[in-house]
Amino acid sequence: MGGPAPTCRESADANNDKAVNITDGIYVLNYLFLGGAPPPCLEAADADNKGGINITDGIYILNYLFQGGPAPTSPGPDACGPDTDEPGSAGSGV
Ligand SMILES: [Ca+2]
Ligand SMILES: [Ca+2]
Repeated sequence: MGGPAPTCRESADANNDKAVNITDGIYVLNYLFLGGAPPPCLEAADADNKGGINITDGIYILNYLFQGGPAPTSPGPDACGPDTDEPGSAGSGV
């Protein structure tokens, strides 16, 4: 809160280190349940692009990484750029 907006957004890169890995899923869960620091870019942490940060985002990231789940929404985990769609328009179900 109050800091400059990140210039780069990668979906699911909750800790904004330009890589999507297990630490991002843990980061989200740590933030939500263990009083950890908020994600530098809340939009990036919203892995399922439903417009909020909750347990499903942490699970979504881990599911993508280890269970062959759907990739995080636009611009995707390997891209870097602004979210190109509206929250909730991911079309990934639910
Ligand atoms: Ca990361
Ligand atoms: Ca979400």
